Amino acid sequence: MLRRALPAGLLAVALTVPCALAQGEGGLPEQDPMAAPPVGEASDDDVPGVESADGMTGAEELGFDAMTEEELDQLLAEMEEEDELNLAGDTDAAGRIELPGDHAPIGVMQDHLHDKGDWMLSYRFMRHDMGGNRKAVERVDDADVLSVDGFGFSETPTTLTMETHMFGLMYGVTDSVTVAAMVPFVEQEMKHLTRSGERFTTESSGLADITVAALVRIYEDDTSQAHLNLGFSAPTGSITETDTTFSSAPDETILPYPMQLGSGTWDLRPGITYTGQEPGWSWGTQALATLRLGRNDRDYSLGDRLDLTAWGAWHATDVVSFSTRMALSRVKNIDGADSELDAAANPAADPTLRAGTRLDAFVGVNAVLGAGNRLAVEAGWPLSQNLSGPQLETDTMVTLGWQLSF
Ligand SMILES: [Cu+2]
Repeated sequence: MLRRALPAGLLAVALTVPCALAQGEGGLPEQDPMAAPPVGEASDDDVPGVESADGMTGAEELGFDAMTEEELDQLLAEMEEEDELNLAGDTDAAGRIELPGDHAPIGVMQDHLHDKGDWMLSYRFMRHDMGGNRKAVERVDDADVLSVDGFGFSETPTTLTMETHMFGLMYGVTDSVTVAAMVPFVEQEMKHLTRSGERFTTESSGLADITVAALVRIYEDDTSQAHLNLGFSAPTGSITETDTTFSSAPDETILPYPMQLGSGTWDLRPGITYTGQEPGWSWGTQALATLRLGRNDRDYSLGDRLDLTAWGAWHATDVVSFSTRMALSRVKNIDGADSELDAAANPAADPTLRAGTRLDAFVGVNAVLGAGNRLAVEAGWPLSQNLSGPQLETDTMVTLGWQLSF
């Protein structure tokens, strides 16, 4: 764009004061006090290759050989590039420019690698709100879930709120292998209604399943890269959470599957991630599976799941980007059953009512704050969900995150 706006003579002048343009003003060099002295006898008429009254070309007057247009173009392109770099918001430990869209929207994990020897600490707060039941795509009233003529359960969940505090650590083992660990602490609250109209609430909280993954780069070009996600999760989350329910009072009883904190099994978490950065925007896509290995101590295994997502982010400035994202998730039913749970009493205790497919849409903001700090937020809503039910539907998902690279 500069190329069109500036007369070629001024460009030649600018060469004598590269700092004038390197500062990124993009304005006319003669307005810059630093540029003023050499401009002196040069005027707008001094175009290289065109003779002025005294028989010299503009460039010759300034002590340059005349440049071809191609040479000027190339030089300008280089200067513009330098310009962009100087304007960028922050640099990482290796001195490379950090842009907000270098990282995926905060709801996506294991999306990027780090350079050899670089660390990253992160904290995410995630909240999922669920409320009301569905079977397939249709909503099911609580009365239908509880009615003897309907689904015939004696109690039903009405809402489930899940809050996760996720602590993450990443380390660049080499430039193409990063290891990542994620430690989640979960707090859950489920509200219920019984057939006779009583309401009660159960809670569970604590450490959930810790995930460890190696991110291995398999492809890289100037603007995009791909890596494998070779992860697993350990059965660190409890599957024996108890609380007092309406029918168990005053004793505590084992809570249904969605109120447990872990899977109870070692799970493989293989995946592949492909991301790209273009001037002004970035994009990415990720496929991640969760495969349960065997059955847990309670003689069941949670359903395998598949998560597919794709996003695009517009870099409004060098410090802030705005993203949109779609996510498709598919979960299978539970294999086996916890024999202490009564599947006929509560749909959340029925291992055959856990499957579902959901399509979610998200919007998010990433910000680079300097000194390796990033802040991000993302909120999402299901566009459609098809559930084995009655099963609680998802209403909203919010993730807030802070990341620190060093
Ligand atoms: Cu990281």
